[in-house]
Amino acid sequence: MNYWEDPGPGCGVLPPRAALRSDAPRLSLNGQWRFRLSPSVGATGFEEVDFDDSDWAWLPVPSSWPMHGHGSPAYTNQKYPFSVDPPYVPDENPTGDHRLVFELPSEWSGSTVLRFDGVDSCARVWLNGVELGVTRGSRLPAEFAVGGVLRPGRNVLAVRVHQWSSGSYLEDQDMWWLPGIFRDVTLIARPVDADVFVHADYVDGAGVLMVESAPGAVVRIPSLDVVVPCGETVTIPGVEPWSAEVPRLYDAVVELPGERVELRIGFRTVEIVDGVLRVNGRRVLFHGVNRHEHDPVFGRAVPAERMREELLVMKRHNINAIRTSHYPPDTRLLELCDELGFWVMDECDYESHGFMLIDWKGNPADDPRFLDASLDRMRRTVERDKNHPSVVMWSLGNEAGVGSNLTAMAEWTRDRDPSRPLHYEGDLSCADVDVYSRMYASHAEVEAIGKRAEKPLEDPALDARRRSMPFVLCEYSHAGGNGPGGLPEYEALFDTYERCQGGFLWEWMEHGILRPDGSYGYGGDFGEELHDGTYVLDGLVFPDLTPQPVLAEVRKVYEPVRLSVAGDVLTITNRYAVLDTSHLSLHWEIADEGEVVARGPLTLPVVPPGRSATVQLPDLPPLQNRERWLTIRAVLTNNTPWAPAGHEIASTQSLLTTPTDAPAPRPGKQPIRQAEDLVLGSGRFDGRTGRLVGLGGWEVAHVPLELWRAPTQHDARTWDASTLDRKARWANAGLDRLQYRTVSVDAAGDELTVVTMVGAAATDARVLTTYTWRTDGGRLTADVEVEPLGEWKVPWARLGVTFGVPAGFHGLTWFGLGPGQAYPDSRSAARIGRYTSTIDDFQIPYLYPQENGARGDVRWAELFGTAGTLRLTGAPHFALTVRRWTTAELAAAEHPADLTPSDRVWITLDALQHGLGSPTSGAPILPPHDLQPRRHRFRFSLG
Ligand code: IPT
Repeated sequence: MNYWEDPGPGCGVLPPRAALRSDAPRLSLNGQWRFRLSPSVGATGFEEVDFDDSDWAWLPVPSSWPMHGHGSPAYTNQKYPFSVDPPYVPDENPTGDHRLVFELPSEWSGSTVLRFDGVDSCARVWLNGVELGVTRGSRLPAEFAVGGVLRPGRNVLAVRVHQWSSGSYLEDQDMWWLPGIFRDVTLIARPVDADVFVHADYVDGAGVLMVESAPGAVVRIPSLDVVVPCGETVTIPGVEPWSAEVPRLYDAVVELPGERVELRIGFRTVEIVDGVLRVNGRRVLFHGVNRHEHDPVFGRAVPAERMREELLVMKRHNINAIRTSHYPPDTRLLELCDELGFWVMDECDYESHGFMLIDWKGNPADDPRFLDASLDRMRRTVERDKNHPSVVMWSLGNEAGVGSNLTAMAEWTRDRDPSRPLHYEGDLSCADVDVYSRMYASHAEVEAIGKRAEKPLEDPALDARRRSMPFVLCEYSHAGGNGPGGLPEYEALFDTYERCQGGFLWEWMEHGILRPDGSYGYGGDFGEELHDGTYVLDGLVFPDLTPQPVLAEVRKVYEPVRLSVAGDVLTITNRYAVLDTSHLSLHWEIADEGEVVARGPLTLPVVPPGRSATVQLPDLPPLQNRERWLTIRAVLTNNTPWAPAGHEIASTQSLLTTPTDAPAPRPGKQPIRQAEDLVLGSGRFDGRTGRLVGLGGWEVAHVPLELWRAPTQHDARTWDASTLDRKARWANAGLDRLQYRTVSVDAAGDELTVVTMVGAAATDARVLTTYTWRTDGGRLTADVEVEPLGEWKVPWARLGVTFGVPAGFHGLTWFGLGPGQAYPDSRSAARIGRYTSTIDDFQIPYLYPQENGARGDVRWAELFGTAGTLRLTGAPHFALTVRRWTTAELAAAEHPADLTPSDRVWITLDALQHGLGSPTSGAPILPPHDLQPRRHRFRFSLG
């Protein structure tokens, strides 16, 4: 059998141990290596010390080689990109041979290990022509003893990396296939072969510490005056516990013979009590994200600065938890999680999702040939990461079905580290785990689970066991493209049901890959035969870490302090587990029609976690007949390691006064016929169709009714393969190709009434649309009434009116929700105010173009530019999109660069909109956000 197809773990590798910082001499072997890519596995010989590699390419290590022009990235979600025949892989097995010549410093001594922190997917390693062994398990470290082979002076390291191996069957995560030596390579001189295992509990206000290590080793915590031999348990009164909210770490040292290991110890105890997961006695609520390791330029070799930046962006958006989907991350990430404060679910590098497509037949998770490799992966995960206080749960893997190897992994873990609960979602019986977890359960199902009233398992004992477990959503609210909607409704369930301890949004980052032309590629952009297209674009942040609009929604929904105003009283509810409110300050602001008229500080009482308090609001300036809003914000009082003083943590807005209705427009002019046209005030209408063709001096295009939008990624997919997605249903119903038939155009008195029948080919589903136009001499006002007729079988994407105006408008100011977009089911973060933007910045550049950027509840908007000023008003309020291309052009584009400005600006006023939802992965859109055809009236004015 070829070694890369051996289903067992690697060979020649040392037993796994913790990732440790110590003063042991280290030599980083990162840098420029020689590299040769072959399409399949060729002859060896390149490992020889004298092999001439001078015509090979240079490649940085660590790297994912397809990101450096060798081969191409390829994206599949579940499908294996090779024939499913475990443990075998095709002959076409891209193989990267790597060579490095390095000098060993003359003072180097001691028994030395060669450490690889991550190689995808199988490596055979030689030093100075001598084979050291083979490693598999891409996102896991492997160490080889090199003592006898390492020489003073010149050394030659040769590594052959195969893209495919038996390990690939266990690494079918939903992400790019990116082979390479993608994490650090280091030589470490370790005088003793000792591991360190820190047990640091927090019990009744004291730290309970026991460090396992080599005989004779001692642990010191200077700031606590602790000096204790390893192996002994010591109780330390008065320690501060570690939590994601207060990540208190104590610097410690373990003195081994000849080596000082530096540790950062966090005292904390994770328990499940009465079916609730608690840390240090407090129920925790996971406001989490699933985080993959991805960089748009470097692939899986993520620069350390980027990891920190990712975590800072998370902290600033009230995210407190990370599931390391679906493999252990770079260990530096966990160090940062310890330091900045995150609850981490650390997941093993283990997924065999592609077997689902063949009904799990032959699943390696249930194949004894893969038992040792399965155990090896779990061991390497736990041993590497066991000392991190941030890791509060182990996860056996993701989407690997059910199988005896998973059971063995669970048993080993339970035995090795009973201090952390076990997680695995793929086995509904939860037989091997401590936490009931689901992905993408609908709101209704989560509610049933919250009540411990879920559908029973067949086995009563397993059912009783599962029913007594805490519940998490290991994935929820898939963020594909523009979405998801429905977050506040999940959050309300987490608040209501103690058992529902939050979850992890899918997913943190869009895995777009930067291409030479500056655009981001997704599945299919790299010549893949088989791929899953845009499904790799499903993050809360763009690949450059710029927040997508939904991240503002996440921040609002996850706010750890809730503010609410009733009358002249503000209620503050502290949702933190540990922190009181003393680190926050309150500010209020009053704005009349978006213009700030007063602001000031407000005293915030110290509210303990889990409690509420009220504050009397100050006297307000005298009312005017303008729409008045009160905004209250809770901000950080002082700088923190992750955000400056003044950073907003929570907010609320309430309407104080609504102006009395403006009087109905006084008729100023009557419609007059001029040649083929009808003229009403500043408006010119086509006399035959009744459509607006001119306004003031501008030529106007007018679409009387729109029911379609450029489908979002969520519109274009369903969970349940037996149902059609909205994009297809809308296309079948012809919402994207509406036809318009003028029924009547009547000028009578001071009104122009235009009746249009709107429908699509091959169906009787129509909408009778009646416009009644008036003018007060200056502005044109339309009262619009729509009435669905015939049989409607699909929801509408929108109910809107579109105008094309000259391209000479470049910006706009509006009074309504902002500054970002707002859709019916994703608008928590938007606040009523007066905002200004350019038309270009009004767009959200989703990597796959789709409906975007609608501002909600707009009362009025003014477009400005060289073309002049155009004011729009609506009653009730409308949603506004303004673009330099049409909806059809937006829908046809595959990348943002396909969108080119036309000779018009297209303005759509939506009286109603369909929500965003998140049906891509299961949960149906909640009514009433699923815009069902209905009678509706609205009014807007132009001028
Ligand atoms: C789920 C996967 O666990 C995750 O990796 C990602 O692919 C996600 O889907 C995308 O929606 S599995 C899916 C069958 C719910």
